[in-house]
Amino acid sequence: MSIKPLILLPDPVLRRQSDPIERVDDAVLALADDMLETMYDAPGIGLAAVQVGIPRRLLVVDCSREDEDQAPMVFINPQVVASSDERSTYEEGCLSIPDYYAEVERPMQVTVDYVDRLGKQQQIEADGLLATCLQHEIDHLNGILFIDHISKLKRDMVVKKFTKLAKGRSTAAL
Ligand code: GNR
Ligand code: NI
Repeated sequence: MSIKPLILLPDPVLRRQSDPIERVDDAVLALADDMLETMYDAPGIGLAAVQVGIPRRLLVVDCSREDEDQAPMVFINPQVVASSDERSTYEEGCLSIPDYYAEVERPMQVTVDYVDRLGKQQQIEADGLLATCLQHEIDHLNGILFIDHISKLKRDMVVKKFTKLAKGRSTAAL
């Protein structure tokens, strides 16, 4: 198990379409474990493989409350197959856009098909924070970030700020 470095905005890897996972083998399960460890360390409530630089359709989620036991969930090749007309708004953040938060409106309930750790096809009906988190993570698999759901003005400001920060980091060693 190991904690992996997080890929940050504006790294172009975050804009890639992630590739489907063809077989749930030991390497996939080891990656899921590393992602869970990385997510808990951050800390965050979800993480997509592309956020550790691996554009494959794998994500981990734990939406349990602080006073509850950990509830790690692994989703392989997840797909939203139904969503409610009813919407809800959450203040979202992203481990790839540290310390920036904005309200995002999404369907309140979603049905997600996915493959589990045992390679079995599963379906989950999610609402509340889990529904928001799953949609945020599945967006990552399609190269979409939560800032794509806010105004262009705000998005441009955030991208500019993180582009500047990245330039500072890349020249700090010179
Ligand atoms: O840790 C996270 N918190 C969060 C809060 C509201 C909506 C979505 C999220 S996901 C985020 C972790 C992350 O960036 N996952 O991709
Ligand atoms: Ni994110």
